[in-house]
Amino acid sequence: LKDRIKKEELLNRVMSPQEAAVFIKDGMTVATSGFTPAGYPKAVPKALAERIKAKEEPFKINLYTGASVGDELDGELARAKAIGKRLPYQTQKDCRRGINQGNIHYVDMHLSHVSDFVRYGFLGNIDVAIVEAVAITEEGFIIPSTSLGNTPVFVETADIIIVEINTHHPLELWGIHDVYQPEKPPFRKPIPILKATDRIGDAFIRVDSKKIKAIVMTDIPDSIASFSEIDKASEKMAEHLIDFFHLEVNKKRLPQNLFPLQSGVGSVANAVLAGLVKSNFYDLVIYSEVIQDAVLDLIDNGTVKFASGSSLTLSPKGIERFYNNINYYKEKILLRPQEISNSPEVIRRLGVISMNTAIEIDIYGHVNSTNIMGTNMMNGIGGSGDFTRNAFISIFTTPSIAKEGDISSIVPFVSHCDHSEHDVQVVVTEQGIADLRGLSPKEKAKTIINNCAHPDYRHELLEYYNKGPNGHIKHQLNEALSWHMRYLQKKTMKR
Ligand code: 0RQ
Repeated sequence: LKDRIKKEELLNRVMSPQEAAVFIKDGMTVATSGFTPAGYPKAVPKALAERIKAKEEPFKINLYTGASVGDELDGELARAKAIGKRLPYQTQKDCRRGINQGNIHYVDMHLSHVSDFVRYGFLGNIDVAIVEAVAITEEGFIIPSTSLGNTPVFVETADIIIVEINTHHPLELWGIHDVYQPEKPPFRKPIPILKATDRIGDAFIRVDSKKIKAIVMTDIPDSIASFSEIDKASEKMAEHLIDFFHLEVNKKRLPQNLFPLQSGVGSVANAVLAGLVKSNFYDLVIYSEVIQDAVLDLIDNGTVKFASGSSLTLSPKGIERFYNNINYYKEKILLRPQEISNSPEVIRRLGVISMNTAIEIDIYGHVNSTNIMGTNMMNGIGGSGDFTRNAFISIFTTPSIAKEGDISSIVPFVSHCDHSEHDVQVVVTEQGIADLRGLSPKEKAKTIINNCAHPDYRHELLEYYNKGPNGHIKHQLNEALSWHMRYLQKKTMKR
């Protein structure tokens, strides 16, 4: 215990998860560590959910996190019907169901905004922060575990703090974090990151240890699923992207080792990274938010020399591999708070190339990343907007069809818009690539339809475009969402 809790006075605050959960009351705002889903608290939320289910009394909290968290937190509390409001990002199925059935108010936010919104008081008072840590230092400071997310601002602003010390994570994680918190406007200074490798802060989170009311010991691992096999479409998209990077290098718009890369979540994003493993690029740098298994492969074969992110989103095999060689990886990987990993200022300065996945894209380049058929939340915008809006080149990938061909991912008009045509520069499907830079809406439409739409839908998309009344943008407003309507009625977008 003493090697994990180095400040003596705190030793008497060690208690069971059930005792710690008593600090959480109905109506409170609870803010936790955790990012996509790494480094989130597990034992206390589980104990809280059990208490709520046993009592059968109405009990709701507002739950704020870094990004998505695992079943022990979102799942347990959603099933206990204990989440009133949730922000800023989630991927858990019961939580998603609660949102789409109208039981949970979900605030889908840009991940870089959350810390500032808390700091400025826009999101109200934080009553309790629950954070996963590997240790507490002699000064009472917190050494976080596999993610940083919004933890620094949550512990700074919360009335009280509960710490879950997770002994599944080795003490050697100490040193991988770089904790920096910006000032408040109008006295905010530039964030001093000039290179993705720059360290600008502390390896721990400063905290007033008097606020730590409970410490719970656990050894539950993060529940991060392994990625599914890479399919043909994803492999093809990765190929198109790598060809595109070669072209940009040949045109001298990018250096040989490119600019720092960001890659989103999901199977396509993973395939793109896996494609880079096989490419002949080397000495690449990653400035992203999630560091997934493929990044370890890229580091091991020399393709990537450094990766900066906010979480270690590694599968059970990936984390074992990381811990077996932790001192080697620690020199090449850095974790930052999400307001820094996703900072528009830093992304624009470093010239980050963003690669995110879309649910659907319309013929003018507007992107829907979040809502299925315009109504049902999938995950959330996450960091995709932070990166897309500020990238050196912003790229979206999507398979051209979904649901075995009954859905065209290229549609006349998106049913929800997360990223507008002004921010989206390159679109990639397995069919090909549409470089939209410098194109007018009419040029964009023809390029997207001809290069990216599936052949089964290409003709109909061209027909929609051609029949549209002339204007700056051609739209038949009475037909714009007819493809979605057709799918909802006939389970296919095909005529
Ligand atoms: O549905 O699960 O019922 O089969 O959408 O689609 O193909 O499995 O895609 O896992 O790569 O996720 C955009 C959701 C893609 C993700 C999204 C259906 C499809 C399936 C998922 P099923 P796939 P992926 C960094 C950046 C936003 C956040 C972000 C995401 C399900 O990438 O959440 O970018 N992005 N963050 O069948 C209807 C369509 C569809 C469709 C696919 N056109 N219409 N349904 N589906 N296309 C990370 C962070 O921010 C932390």
